[in-house]
Amino acid sequence: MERSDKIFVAGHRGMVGSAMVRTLATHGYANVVTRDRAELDLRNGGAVSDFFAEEKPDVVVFAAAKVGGIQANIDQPVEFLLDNLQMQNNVISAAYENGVRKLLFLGSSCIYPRLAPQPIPETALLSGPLEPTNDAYAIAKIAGIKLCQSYAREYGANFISPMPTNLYGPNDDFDLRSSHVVAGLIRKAHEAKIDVADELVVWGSGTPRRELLHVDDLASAGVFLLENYDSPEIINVGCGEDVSIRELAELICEIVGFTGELTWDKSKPDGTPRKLLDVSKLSALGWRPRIALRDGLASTYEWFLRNVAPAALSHS
Ligand code: GFB
Repeated sequence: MERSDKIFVAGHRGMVGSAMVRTLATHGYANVVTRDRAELDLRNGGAVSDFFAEEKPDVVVFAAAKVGGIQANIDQPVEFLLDNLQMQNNVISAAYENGVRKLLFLGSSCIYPRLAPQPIPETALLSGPLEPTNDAYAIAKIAGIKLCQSYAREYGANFISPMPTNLYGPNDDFDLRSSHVVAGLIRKAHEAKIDVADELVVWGSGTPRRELLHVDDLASAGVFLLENYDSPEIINVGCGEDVSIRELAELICEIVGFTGELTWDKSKPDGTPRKLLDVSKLSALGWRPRIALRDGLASTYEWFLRNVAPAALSHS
C-alpha cells in the first residue's frame, strides 16, 4: 500500500471506522475518503456504484455495519441480516468493478460455532451450529467472508477478512438498549455512582467469558494487515486473554468508583459461554496488541465522561 493511495473508509462515524481513520492518519495515509450516511446510503446499490465510479478509491476499509450487543441482536434480526448483507454486497462488488487494489472486510468472532474449541482457530469456521442470539449477524458476516474469498478465487482480487474479537473504546454505543457489555456496564456503573445506588444490575449469570480488545489495537492490526497480509484466508485479531463477565463488571466498578453490590439478572441471556480467539496466526506475522484491559477501560471511561455523560445528564 502506498502512502498516497486513496483509501475509502466505509463506516467512519462508528467505533471501528473512526479508529481506522485515526490510525491511518498516524501511519501517514493522508488521502482518506469518507461519506456520512446522509451523503451515501450503503444499502443503495446504485448510489454505491456511482460513488465508486466517481471517486475510484485504491483501497477500501469496510467498517460499516449494523452492530449491537446481545439484546439488540435478539430484537432486530432482520436489520442485522438485511442491512449488513446489502451494505457489504454493494461495497464489495463495486470495489471489484472499479479496480480497487485491496479491500479489508471486517468480520466478527461470532462467525464461529457457539461451542467452538477454545482458543478458537480460524479453521473452526462452519464446523458447527452458531450461537442463536446472534446468528443473523453471524450469517451476514460469513456471507461477506465468502464473497471476498470468491472474488479472490474467481477474479484474483486482494480482499482480506480479519475477524476481530469483542471490541470496546471511544465512539462505542453507550445506549443501554443496543450497547455491548463494556459500554453498557460503564454507563450503568457511572449512573449508579452518581445516584449513590446500592446495587448495579448486570445481565446474565456472570460466568460467560469474553476476550476484549481496545479498538485502537484493532485499528493498528487493520493497518498492519493492509500493509503485510495478502491472503483470502480469514485471520483472527485479539489479545489472547479473556475475562468472565463477573470479573469485567468488578473491574469496571473499580475504575468508575462504584462501591455498591452487583446483582445478576438471570432473565437476560448469557449468549456464547466463551469466545477466546486463537491469535497465533497474527502473532506469527509479528503484530502485538499494546493496550492492557485496565488501561483501555480507564481511558474509555474518561472518553465517556467527556463525550457521553454531559449529554445524558442534560437530557435527564
Ligand atoms: O457484549 P455483549 O452484548 O455481546 O454481551 P456478546 C456479552 C455478555 O455480557 C453477555 C453480558 O453474557 C451479556 O449477558 N452482560 C452483562 C451485558 N451486562 C450487560 C449489559 O449491561 N449489556 C450487555 N450488552 N451485555 C455480541 C453479538 O455478543 O458480540 C454481536 O451479539 C457481536 O453479534 C458482538 O458479535 C461482538 O459477546 O454476547
